[in-house]
Amino acid sequence: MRIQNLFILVPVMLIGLLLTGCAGNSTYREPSESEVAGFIPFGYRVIQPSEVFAPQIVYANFDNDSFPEVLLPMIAKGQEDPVKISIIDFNPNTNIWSLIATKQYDDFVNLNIIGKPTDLDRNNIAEVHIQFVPYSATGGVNSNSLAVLTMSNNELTDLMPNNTHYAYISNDQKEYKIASFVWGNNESHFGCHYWVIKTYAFVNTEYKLVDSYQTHNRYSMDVESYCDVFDLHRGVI
Ligand SMILES: [Ca+2]
Ligand SMILES: [Ca+2]
Repeated sequence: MRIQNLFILVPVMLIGLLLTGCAGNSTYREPSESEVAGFIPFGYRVIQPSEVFAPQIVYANFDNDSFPEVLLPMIAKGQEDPVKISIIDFNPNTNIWSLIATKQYDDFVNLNIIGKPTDLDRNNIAEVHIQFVPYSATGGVNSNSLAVLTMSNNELTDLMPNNTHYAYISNDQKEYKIASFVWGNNESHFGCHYWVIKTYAFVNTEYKLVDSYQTHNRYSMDVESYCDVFDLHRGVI
């Protein structure tokens, strides 16, 4: 073989090896139902938006590879056990899904996924927006909590400061307004209350409290009375 041919042949062979090495076994696939079930603790289930829809698992990118991971928001069937959230990750070389993070939220028994995952800080790691709901035998109010979870240092991390609310309004997920009533002396559940409105906005890498005020008027929670019903969507003063 002439030496000039070697200059062409060797790089071509190397490129060929690289291509086959990269292409081998690198097919992504979604987890099967039984694989997902393997990550759900006994007595738990993945939340469902309604009985009609499939379990509400979230596909989003939580690490540095190009495949989406799966977030499993789980509640206990018994209603009084804490919610759990796990993230599972697919390894295309072994064709296996495995657990990469899990967290339990002791003060809450239910949760709602808010909108679609975001990447507000553009680091290619998703943020999942969640409302946590406490147990209440009486339908009690005012201690829901907003969380915006992402993966940081291999752990589920909340980008929201501690917060509680009765209701929230969100226009674009970059800014949450939350409302809590002030339960004054001699006020009943169905009476009229002043409300505190707080605004949390995404600043650089996390949410910060950027505004807080108390309403000038009093509003009722959920029934018509001698004051207006509290309605964030209509605006309050
Ligand atoms: Ca990924
Ligand atoms: Ca991000």
